[in-house]
Amino acid sequence: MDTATRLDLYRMMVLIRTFEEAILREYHADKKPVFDIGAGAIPGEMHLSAGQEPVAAGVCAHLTSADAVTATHRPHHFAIAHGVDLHRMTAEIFGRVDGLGKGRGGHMHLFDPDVHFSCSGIIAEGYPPALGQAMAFQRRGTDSVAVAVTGEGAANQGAFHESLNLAALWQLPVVFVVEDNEWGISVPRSASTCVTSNADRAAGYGIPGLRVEDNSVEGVHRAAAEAVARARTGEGPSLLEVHTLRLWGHFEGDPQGYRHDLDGVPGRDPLPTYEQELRGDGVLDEATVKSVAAEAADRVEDAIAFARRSPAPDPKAAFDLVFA
Ligand SMILES: Cc1ncc(C[n+]2csc(CCOP(=O)(O)OP(=O)(O)O)c2C)c(N)n1
Repeated sequence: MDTATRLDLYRMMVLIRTFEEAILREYHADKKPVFDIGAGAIPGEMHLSAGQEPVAAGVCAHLTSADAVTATHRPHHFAIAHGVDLHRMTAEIFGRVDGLGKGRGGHMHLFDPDVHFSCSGIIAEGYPPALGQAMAFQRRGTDSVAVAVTGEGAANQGAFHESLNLAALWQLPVVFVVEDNEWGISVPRSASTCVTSNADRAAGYGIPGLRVEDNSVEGVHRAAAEAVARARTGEGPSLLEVHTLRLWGHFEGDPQGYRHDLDGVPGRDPLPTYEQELRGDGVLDEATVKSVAAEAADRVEDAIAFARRSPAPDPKAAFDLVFA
């Protein structure tokens, strides 16, 4: 892989991690000493994606704003990697009027039509709308593709299987992405899923299934290249599963008492691993590491300042824009 692409992937992973660390800080700031989910500048549930950066960075590197991404309740990494406006996304997470959804959706409901991005708190809900967008692309004769993301837990939902079937039948330009972080809240994959790889399930629908085992951004980038190219050239859908890592809780405030794999987690963090690899290959030096970190911190702090400046919605307007 060429140096420019490797640096771009690294830069994207750093931006995502910097964003998630900042949201972590802002989210917990006013929820101490006793955790109160309704308190603070960001009330409500929060699902952060630290550890899963390689999936979003590796897949979205092949997309343009004309392609669609439908993400999950853990959406920030895909939103950032697909180029959602960072300021308006942050304002939405803070529930402010300048947010993508005017502060009505919050962190699980980020919609940015400019880059065809959406997500949902309902698991596997991103699959059917991805098919709809893919069908529109196909009928208009464009070469755009739709990427639909779920966790491995959601891959047991009916919507997942129905979508694979229809996409295969109609040869739609879709890439199904499954983020296998081994946990569906506190349920280990082994207690919910009858196969060890969702890539095997693809065969049941007559489409290619790929699995990236090591959570490496370059592995995801290579596998996604194949899947996106198939979709773009009219060869139909593929499924790509990545064995990734949920570095933090299912939601913020999750005590993770069930988590027996935490001891091994630090060594599996994909960001320092990739940084070390790039340093070893002479692609990254100390000065570049620092400038990438500084650039990410500037962008993120700027977006947080924008969100904080934006007013909260007027309660009287609560029913505006609502279908009755
Ligand atoms: C239809 C539906 N059922 C249940 C839930 C509650 N729920 C939220 S996240 C989650 C687990 C999701 O696990 P997974 O798909 O593996 O994604 P991860 O959280 O690991 O990223 C569940 C059951 C929901 N949001 N939607």
